[in-house]
Amino acid sequence: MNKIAMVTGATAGIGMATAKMLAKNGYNLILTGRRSERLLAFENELINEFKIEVLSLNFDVRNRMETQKILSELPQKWEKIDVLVNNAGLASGLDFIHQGDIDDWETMIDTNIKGLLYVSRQIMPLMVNRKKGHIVNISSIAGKETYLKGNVYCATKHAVDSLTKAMRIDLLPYGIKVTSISPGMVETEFSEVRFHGDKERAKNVYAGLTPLFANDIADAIEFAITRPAHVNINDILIMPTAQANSSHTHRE
Ligand code: NDP
Ligand code: 8X3
Repeated sequence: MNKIAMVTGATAGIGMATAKMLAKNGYNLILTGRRSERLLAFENELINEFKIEVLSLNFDVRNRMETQKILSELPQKWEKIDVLVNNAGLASGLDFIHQGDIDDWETMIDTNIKGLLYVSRQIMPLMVNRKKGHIVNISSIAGKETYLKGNVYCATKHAVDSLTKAMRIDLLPYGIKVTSISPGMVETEFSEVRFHGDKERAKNVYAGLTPLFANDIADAIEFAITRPAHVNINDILIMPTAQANSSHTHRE
């Protein structure tokens, strides 16, 4: 029987690369996202290429009722989740805090904090019952440092960092591993989403430097989930060589 992993936000970027890495490692996969066509196409690709089983769940993690309903009705054979990757997340906008768009703030808080909590609240009891499991939360350098105009995004990732620590404490008696992965700049759809579809502005974020790619983050996750049973990786802070921290990059 294959192990089971669940990845939220598997329709793009880090989530998609992580799902492929997990498929290569022989996991059966529960994949989530809002874009159903992409989800279905990806499901078919993984089944054909890796001969694994895939359960695609099409929902918005911000929707508490829907998230609860879908995850509380998981078919029994899918309940034995070994690895949960809480990846779904986004930045929306990059503004001075006194000029910030409150809709952007709500979107980030609802997705990055509340969505992660809604999903985890359904899956953690399944792991607790089995005294087994590994939760990987995708945080960010933005969860360690606060940068100009990053305000609310940084606050949501600081919250992810704090929730990761809280999970590690509360789930300790059950042998559940909890890891956070904290990347610097990764070229995905992230900046396009942050700048509300402005492709040119998004491209400029990575101009003149080599950023991380989604596969680099999947590699870090692979390292974390393949350690022996007695080893937990608390956090991996992973940056492009051309980025020292949130505010210092070297561009050619
Ligand atoms: P992408 O925009 O490429 O992917 C984001 C994924 O999250 C998509 O699959 C998207 O799916 C999903 N998602 C977003 N909102 C929701 C929602 N409300 N409900 C369900 N799924 C949702 O970005 P990345 O791959 O870069 O981002 C993944 C994670 O990595 C995020 O948590 C981000 O904060 C974090 N991160 C990114 C960095 C970067 O520089 N790229 C650096 C550090 C951390 P869909 O739209 O189909 O719902
Ligand atoms: C995304 C990376 O540097 O925009 O979390 O915060 S950054």
